[in-house]
Amino acid sequence: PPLERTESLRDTIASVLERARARSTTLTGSVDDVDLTAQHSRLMSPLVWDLAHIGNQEEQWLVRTVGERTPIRADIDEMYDAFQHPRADRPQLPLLGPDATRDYIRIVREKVLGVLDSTSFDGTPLTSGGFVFGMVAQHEQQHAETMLATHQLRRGAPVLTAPNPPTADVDVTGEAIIPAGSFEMGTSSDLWALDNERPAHTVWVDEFAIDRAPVTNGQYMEFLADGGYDRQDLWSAPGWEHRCASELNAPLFWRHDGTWRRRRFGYEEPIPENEPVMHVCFYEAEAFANWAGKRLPTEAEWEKAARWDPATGTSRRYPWGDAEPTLDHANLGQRHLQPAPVGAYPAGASPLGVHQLIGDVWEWTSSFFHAYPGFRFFPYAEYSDVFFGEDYRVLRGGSFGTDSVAMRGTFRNWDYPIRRQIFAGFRLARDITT
Ligand code: AVJ
Ligand code: FE
Repeated sequence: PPLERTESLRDTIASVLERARARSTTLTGSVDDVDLTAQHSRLMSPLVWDLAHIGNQEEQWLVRTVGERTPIRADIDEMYDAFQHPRADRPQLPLLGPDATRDYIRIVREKVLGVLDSTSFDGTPLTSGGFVFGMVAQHEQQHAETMLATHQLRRGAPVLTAPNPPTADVDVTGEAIIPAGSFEMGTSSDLWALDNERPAHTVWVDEFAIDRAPVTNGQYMEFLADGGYDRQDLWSAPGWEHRCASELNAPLFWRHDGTWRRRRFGYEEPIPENEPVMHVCFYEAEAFANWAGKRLPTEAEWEKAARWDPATGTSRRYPWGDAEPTLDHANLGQRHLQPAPVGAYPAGASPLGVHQLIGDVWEWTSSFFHAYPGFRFFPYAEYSDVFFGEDYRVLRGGSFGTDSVAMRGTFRNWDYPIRRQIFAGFRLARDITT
């Protein structure tokens, strides 16, 4: 988007905010009030907490900070502050009820549209290029993906429906070889990039091979059949400890009943073998990679495979170029409520022929979540800064549950290595030994 105030930027912002709200409304309007306020998992908030938290963040950043308007509900900031209350405890809070929450977020949004009409996009760092509006839209969409994970954990009859993803179109077996050399990682120019994606910096990457597609359910079944969960030698020490303590024996939501079946948003179904595997933790991904004689890519390797253009030596916004994703490029935006089979998005491939880096499933990398050299938190330390360190592993590329406003080749996600409720799978890499 351009830097100065233009009607097109105003309209872009209004439309991404509107799309985010439509998504939140679908996810919270498809269940009754009991389900909205219930705790479906101790790992997740009640959906009604996410909804009010979305509105409260929007109020704080856009109504109060940017718009300098009178607070609407300053009294609820504490209740919807993620750092004050762990997810497991949120059902016990005196939360706003479903109707009060819907009223609250609607009033916030009405005020925000007024603020949007009177904001210039060339002023402070916060509003330049519409950044803080983009940040708030990305925040709502990140919670929409979290709410989708809550739906997946919820028991009971299905409430969400979606068209089937496209079918496999091309053969994506084998590897791509990424030559040794430097590339530009991260960004200093993408106007809506979040703080942890900044600044752009040069990184050397040795030659490596990366699979052209994520690991599929069928490949994962071979690992299961070969006793992968019972072979300690395949697991890291913390991985094996976790596998034993939590009695892991298959991806989350899988069940063996003659054949492998799964539960997906309330449906019970056979597991499609050519779809990327998901609901595996980092330790399971690592064990699979050892079994296959390969390894997970580092974060820098993943980003080079996704962004580096061998013809120009520059880094793209997406594997296919700089154009915004269309339905042909990637499985994003909760359009399909599952990953597409590998080979379903030939138009989304990178120049070196790596497919489905964006969309379908988040991909675990071997990297810890660290700040890039020159990082400065912006605008708040609690987005990324407080999470840097060796507690979290980085995930890249987004899933079918991720909206395009919160996805690009530089986008970084992170989670604990034991987490499985997120829509995460992985792809394999290996060193080239000469
Ligand atoms: C980037 C997905 C790890 O959900 O904890 C939402 C996003 N930050 N509200 C999270 C986020 C603040 C964050 N992740
Ligand atoms: Fe949040």
